[in-house]
Amino acid sequence: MDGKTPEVVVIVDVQADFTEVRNGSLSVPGTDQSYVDEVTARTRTFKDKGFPIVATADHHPADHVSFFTNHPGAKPFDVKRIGDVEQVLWPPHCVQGTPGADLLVPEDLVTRVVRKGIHKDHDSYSGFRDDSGNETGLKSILQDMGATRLIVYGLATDVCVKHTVLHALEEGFDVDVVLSLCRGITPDGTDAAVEEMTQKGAAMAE
Ligand code: VGL
Ligand code: ZN
Repeated sequence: MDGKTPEVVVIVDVQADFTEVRNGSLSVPGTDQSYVDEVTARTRTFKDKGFPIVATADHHPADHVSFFTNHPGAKPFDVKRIGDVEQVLWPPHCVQGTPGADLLVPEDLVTRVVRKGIHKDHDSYSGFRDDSGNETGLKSILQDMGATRLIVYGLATDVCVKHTVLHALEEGFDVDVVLSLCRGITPDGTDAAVEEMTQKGAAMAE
């Protein structure tokens, strides 16, 4: 054995502020305790098979560009053109050093945590790189692990799961999305995301 596995799990942003169970500031529908329990149980099963578990985490500074509170006069969910980016202005969430940024998957299950959205001027829906192209390190971590197929699930289907999956496909990984462990912010956005991920080559699994 060389310690490398072709299959690696990528859990996207299962963090307090995205969940109802923790009264998150940007809670995604359907993220109650049973959701978190199911994610934990399935993750344990994947770990027991020997798959490394990588968790991405939104990790924003308090003055982050994506927070409506940092744009005078803006309301939550407004869209503002900033440079080349149509930035959605979200409620402040996953601020570094606050409980809202907590990962809800037990630490002992997680092999590596990849933090993203750490630069105040750039958002990063993708676990791979932010809007200005800064790499998070996820790609090299996966390559070092010997990954060829990623098993992806988490929050939110229509935002960070989608962007992470599309970049993973672009980078040449095979991708299985475990839909039963994903929740989306809007039903329409979620349907469109599933369609786009499928069309670009991801496999949808339960
Ligand atoms: C996310 C909105 C803003 C996500 C992150 O993890 O899906 N959504 N930041
Ligand atoms: Zn964010």
